[in-house]
Order: sequence, then structure tokens, then C-alpha cells
Amino acid sequence: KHVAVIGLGYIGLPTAAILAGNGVRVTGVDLNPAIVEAVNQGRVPFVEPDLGIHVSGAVSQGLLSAHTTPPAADAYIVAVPTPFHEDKTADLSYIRAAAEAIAPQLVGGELIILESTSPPGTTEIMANVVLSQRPDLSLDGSQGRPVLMFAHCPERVLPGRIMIEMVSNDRIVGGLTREAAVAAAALYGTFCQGNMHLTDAATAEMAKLVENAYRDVNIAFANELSMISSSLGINVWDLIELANHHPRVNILQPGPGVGGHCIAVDPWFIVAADPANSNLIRSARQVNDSKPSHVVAEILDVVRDIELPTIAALGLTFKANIDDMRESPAVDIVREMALANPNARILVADPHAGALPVELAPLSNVMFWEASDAVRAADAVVLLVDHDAFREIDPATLENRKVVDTRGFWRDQT
Ligand code: SAJ
Repeated sequence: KHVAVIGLGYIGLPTAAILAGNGVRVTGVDLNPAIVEAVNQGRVPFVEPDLGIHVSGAVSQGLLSAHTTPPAADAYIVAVPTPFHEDKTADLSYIRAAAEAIAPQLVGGELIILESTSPPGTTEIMANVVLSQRPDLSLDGSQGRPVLMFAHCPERVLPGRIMIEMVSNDRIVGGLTREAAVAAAALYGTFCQGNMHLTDAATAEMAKLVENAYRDVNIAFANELSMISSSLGINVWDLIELANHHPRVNILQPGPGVGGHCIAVDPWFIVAADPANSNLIRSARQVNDSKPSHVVAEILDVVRDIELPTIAALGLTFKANIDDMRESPAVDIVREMALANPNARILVADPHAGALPVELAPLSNVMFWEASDAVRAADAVVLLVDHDAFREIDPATLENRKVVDTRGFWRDQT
């Protein structure tokens, strides 16, 4: 068996490495030559615990190699980005481009799996792109044309725990045909120890979106409570902890907003598919998207009497203990704060980010500092990400400073 994995990002590369680690010959494909070169040298172009050792092991065993174009293979796994447009509809151009690149390589009998999170109906669109280029092949063998199998197998691993969850999580496997679902389940069975749940492609597409929308709605509830509590003068952390003593209540934690490329995006695909019936899902998105501005207002308020305030902003990534700054509310908050108060000096610290992201680098009043130094130099401290590394900050240094703790990180100290 030879598997080609198209897209060597946060999902594609771990999938390629785990397949190869289980003895499958894998070709990783990415348009970016820098990523291809890194992988061929056994290096990982981003941070994910334990991924490096899997990639370097698979490459040195000769089971994993990377190229910029897809080879002929028995199975293809498409794990390319599905960003969304301004109008919140999905951008399928990467999926279409992957389908067009695969089509010339096919001879019939191949399995093509879409892993990218996509709106319902996308697996069928991908199949149509391939088949319109290859009318000599078919979905059902009609007129003696060889069969292609298409399936959607959404990935549900949690960044930071990818190498564990990829093996242990259950998988939803949705085929355009039953045969495709069975073939895809067999491929994932080479490394996945969780249960395989077979269904059709559109239900699998929807299931993935629903999981993330479920979490978004629940986080929105917590974030809405944090805003209500702040206007009522109630401590939201105590409030939620008390309410959670009820046997059927389990409220999530408020934060500075919802980031990452999944939870902040996927619910919009449901809204776009049926705008009239998606009121709760849409409102939850709006609540979570509004949270960063509330945090900015709160910070500007605590420094309003200081002429040239110094603000320490702790954390830039979209959640704790990872290096991913995509769609990070922390980055938005620092940017909004810096633009809203040009007299403020903002000292940003994040041991996982390493440096300022492109959105912040051009701002002359934003600087990258070490966390404890930033706190000591600051009039006000805003905690944006609950990185374990911030436990090293001596809580005593917070005593004479104004603190905005968006994660309840120091709830017992301040
Ligand atoms: N967050 C809160 N409060 C909470 C929990 C999370 O504010 O109580 C925030 C986080 O800080 C972060 C955002 O929500 O900004 C999302 O973080 P997350 O840890 O909930 O999820 P992701 O984006 O890292 O991964 C999610 C997971 N989906 C679900 O848990 C339903 C993961 O399993 C998916 O594979 C992933 O999305 C994906 O790729 O779709």
C-alpha cells in the first residue's frame, strides 16, 4: 500500500507520520517547498509534542518522504486548509486544487479521503471535480468504467495532544458509497485503536462541525456569564464553580475569546448551510467574537488615570502550552489595545511564541519581553493565556499592580 497525504500541516503531517510508523509507505505532499524540505530532513516545521520523533523515525526508515506534487498512490488523504471568506462561507479552493492535482494520477480502484473540515456536501464536490477531469472513471462502475472511492473522515484531535488522540480517538468514517466507508475504515484501522463509526459522507461532515459548534456554544455561555458578572460585580470564577456543584451542570471556563482555526470557524459552515435555522449557533459565534473587545475596554479602564501606562500582556497563543497564534484572541486584544491607546507601552510575553507575530510587529508601542520582567515593569498586567510557564511569575509582584485575569489563572491570589 502506498498512501499520499496532501497537505502537511497540523493534521496532515501527524497522520502521515503515524501511518508510516505503522509500516505504510507514505508520500507527504505540500505546495510549500520549505515544508517539503524540512520533512525530508526529518524536521517538523511547527511545535507539537512527540511529532518530531515520529517524523524523523519514519523518514530515516525510508517510509516517509515529501514532494510538492502528488504521486500515483493506492489511497489519498486530503488534509488542506478550508478557510472562510469575509461573508463566512467556506473557501474550497485548496480542496479543488488538491482534487485537480490528484486526478491525472488515478487509474481506478483508488480511495480518496477528505479529512479537511468542510461544509456538508464537500466530499461530493471533491468527487465531482475529480470525475469531471476523469470521465473514464466512475463512482459506481457504470459502463465498465473503473471505480473511485470517496470518503470523509474528519479529524478530531486536540492540538497539543495530537499524537495521543490520533491513535486513541474514535473515528467517524463517512463514505460516498458503503464500499468507500469500509475501505477508509480499513486504512485508519492500521493505526487507530478507537472505534470506527461508519456513515455517509454528508453526516460525517456535519458531525465534525456539530462537535465544534457544541463547544463554541458552551464556551459562549461561559463568556456571556463573565460579561454579565463583570457588570453585576460578581466573581465569575466563584459563580461557575458553585453552579457546577449541581449534578447536571457543567459550565466551561470563560476566556479572552475563542481562537484557533476550528472552533472559531466551523460553526459558520453550519450557519452558511442553513442560515434561517442557525440562530443559537450564530449568536454563540457573535458572543465569543465580541469578548476580545470587552477585555480591551476593561484594560483601558483600569489604566485610564495613568498618563503613559505600561501594560504587561501575558500570552499570545490561542490557548495554553502550544505555539499556535492562528485566530488568537490574545493577538487581537494586544493589537486593539495598542491602537486604542498609543500612549500605552505594551510589554508582551509568551515563552511559546518566541517573538511578536506579523500583526503586532509593526506597532511601535508593542514590545516582546520576558514575562517576570514585563510584570515588574508594568502598571497593569493582563493575563491572556494560562501557560504553565506563567506559574513562575511571583504572585507577590502582582500585589501593587492592576490585574485583568481573563482566564482566572490567579483567582486564588488576586
Ligand atoms: N476555551 C475557552 N474556555 C474553555 C475551553 C476552551 O475559552 O472552557 C477556548 C480556548 O482558549 C481556545 C478555544 O476555546 O481559544 C478553543 O480551544 P479548545 O481546546 O476547546 O479546542 P481546539 O480548537 O484546540 O480543538 C478543537 C477540539 N474540538 C472539540 O473539543 C469539540 C478538537 O477535538 C478538534 O479536533 C479541533 O477543535 C479541530 O481541529 O476541529
